[in-house]
Amino acid sequence: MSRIIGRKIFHYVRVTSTQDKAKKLAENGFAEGAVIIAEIQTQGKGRLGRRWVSPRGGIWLSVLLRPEITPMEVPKITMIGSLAVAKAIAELTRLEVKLKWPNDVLIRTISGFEFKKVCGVLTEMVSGVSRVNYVITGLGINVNNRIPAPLRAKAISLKEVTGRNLPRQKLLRKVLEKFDKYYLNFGKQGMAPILKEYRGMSAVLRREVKIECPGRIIKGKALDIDEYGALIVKTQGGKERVIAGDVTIVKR
Ligand code: BT5
Repeated sequence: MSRIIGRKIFHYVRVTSTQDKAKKLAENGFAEGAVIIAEIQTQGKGRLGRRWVSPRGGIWLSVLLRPEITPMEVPKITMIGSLAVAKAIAELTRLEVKLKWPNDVLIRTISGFEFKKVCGVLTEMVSGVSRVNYVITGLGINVNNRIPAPLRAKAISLKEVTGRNLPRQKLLRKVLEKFDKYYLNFGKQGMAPILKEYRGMSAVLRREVKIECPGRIIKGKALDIDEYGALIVKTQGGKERVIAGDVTIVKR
């Protein structure tokens, strides 16, 4: 049983974005842990104004949280959410699952040679200067839905790899349970135990990476992920601490 996350679940057939619905709840003073879930999103959102394709068959949900953290710490919540999804998928399917910093969950494809994106996490916040007012963490998981052709080079569904329809309810329950467990633990013990598990599933650590950040490209070896969820990269010029960006793993 979840203690915080999933105490209240609002289920919709069709919404523009579950993020927007969750924001309304937050603005109306709703307690943390409320979950908005939809069968279809007509304007699903990715980071930086990108689109998230959300047809029937997937799990599209947003969680309202009110953590006592500073705005700088918000990436931690993205890490907690993606770790929860990764662990839930691994337990339910026995597939090989990895985390691609900062917000992707990947699974090994049938060919076995590569990993593709099965889930994306989007964390949005409203905050004052030093305190977060609320955080909305959106999880988009490709379960039994179709992936449009232009996305198939990078995206995949669980159904495609397992060859069968997966029980979405069961996966949803597992995701919320894990998210709840890690979130509660974060409140008690901070990031250290989560970071340990996260690092263990990372697809980028020790790899040569190219990171596209707004305005610049960073190339180097991914050394570590720190307490704040930043990626530490060894570049030609020294060490860089990267807060957000799009990572490509450079194959050699
Ligand atoms: C993300 O953004 O990966 C965050 C996605 C968060 C989606 C959830 S669903 C519930 C909640 N409500 C919302 O409106 N959003 C959240 P980003 O890293 O920027 O990746 C976006 C890119 O992934 C797009 O530009 C596409 O290239 C690709 N993409 C779009 N739809 C996809 C899908 N269903 N599966 C895999 N990749 C997809």
